[in-house]
Amino acid sequence: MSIALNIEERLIPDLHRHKGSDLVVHSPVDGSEMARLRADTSEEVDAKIAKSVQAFRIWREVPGPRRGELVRLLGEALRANKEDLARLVTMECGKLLTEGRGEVQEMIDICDFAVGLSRQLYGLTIASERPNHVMQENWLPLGPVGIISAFNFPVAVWSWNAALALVCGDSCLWKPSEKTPLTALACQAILDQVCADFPEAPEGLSQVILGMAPQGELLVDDPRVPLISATGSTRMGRAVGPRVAARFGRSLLELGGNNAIIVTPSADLEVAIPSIVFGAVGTAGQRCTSTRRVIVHRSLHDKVFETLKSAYEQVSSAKVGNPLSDDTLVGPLIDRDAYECMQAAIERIRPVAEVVIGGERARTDLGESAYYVKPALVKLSGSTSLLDDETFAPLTYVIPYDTLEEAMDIHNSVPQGLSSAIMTTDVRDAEYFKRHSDCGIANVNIGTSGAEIGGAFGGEKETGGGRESGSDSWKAYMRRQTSTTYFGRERPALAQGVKFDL
Ligand code: UN1
Repeated sequence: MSIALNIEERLIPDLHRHKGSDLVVHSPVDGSEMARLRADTSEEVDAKIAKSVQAFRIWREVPGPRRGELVRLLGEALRANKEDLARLVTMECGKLLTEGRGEVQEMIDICDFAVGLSRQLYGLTIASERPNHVMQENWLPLGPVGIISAFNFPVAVWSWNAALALVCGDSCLWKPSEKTPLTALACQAILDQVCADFPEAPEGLSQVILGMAPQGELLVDDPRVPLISATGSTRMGRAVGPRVAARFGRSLLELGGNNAIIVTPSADLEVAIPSIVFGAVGTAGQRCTSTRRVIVHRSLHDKVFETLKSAYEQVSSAKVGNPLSDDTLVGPLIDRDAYECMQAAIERIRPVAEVVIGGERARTDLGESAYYVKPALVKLSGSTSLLDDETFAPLTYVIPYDTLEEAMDIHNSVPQGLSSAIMTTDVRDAEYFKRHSDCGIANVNIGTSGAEIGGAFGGEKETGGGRESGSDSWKAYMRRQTSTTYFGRERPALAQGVKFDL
């Protein structure tokens, strides 16, 4: 992979310092080894947390708009490095190059958003019930933020957290997925360079912690880290949430999805079919927002299934392949485990399915340990609890419905609640859907994936309830303080009319 090695060396000038034997990084593109890296020891994690506390004490004193200037410069540096970083993302996690570029664009977008936000960390002025009193709500920097990220959006999700945390006056500690440490080191090097030319930026403002679950646990259990923002599986969140709560920390969880698209009788299939196919097989089904279930009105069920079937067959015959190639629509799964999970899910559903197409391995010519698959499509006669688990692969279930109420019940029956969509030209169906979808994201005539950074991103139920990125998600990275000031000259009145005369 000489092309990747050149990029790594360009992006990570101190790569040699991280060499070791704890983390073996493979490219899903051809299964080749990209690097062997050293994990942080528990002493090193402890020292990084201590340094982060020191950095926070300095950074919180820097005015918000100046903090925004640092993030503006980070956005500029990302623009300058966009192509290299996008290629490294593709090499390390296997998504298409256009999606690698999109991911870096998402980083640039959140930087722009955070720059504006750095002048808008607004509190409230609240009417006091007492004379000559003024009540305010202040938003103050929180402390070091622990960011735990997943392999599938190896850099964008970090930036959603880091860009907001930095303008909010926090320091950052980033534990990336052990599958994608190189992109994390590349982002760290880009930010280090920006910080080096920024006099107010303290040493250790943002640091990477390399390792596996134990290094993440050190971060999760440390009371010096008031916020843990964790993205990944529901299983991971189930472990992280209670541990952070046990020390009265705050967690922001963005966990699994099990996203569905409802197709109503009035749907425009020219709009619906491409959205379903992109949502289901794009990024090889490895987004937390990927479409897993398609709930179709019985009047269109066979037609939608047949149209999807021919789209899937077309993709399988010519569009599964090297994510660096412009012709490819479906790249590899991240690794063998992902492939085996997909096979197991297909075997579980097969006995109750009417039709199953795809799911086999494709393109073994790209390397025996590169896991390319034909996207799988399953026709079901009704929903089943077998669909409750998220399978992180291009595996789509098509389910019929008769009434919109029934469709909503099927839709909401899974334990996760991240993203949802309806395909309809009937405004009544659209509004009913928005009101009744139990997800954090509810789209109309747009697929379930590919959210913009301007909205709050996250979901309900086992998705964890956290909100990252746009809207007022920044509030998670600050602490709220209510402050009442008396500016009169008389003895001050007590609230609620209480008398206490000395
Ligand atoms: C994820 O898969 O963890 O909405 C994040 C999307 C992307 C983010 C996905 N903007 O599909």
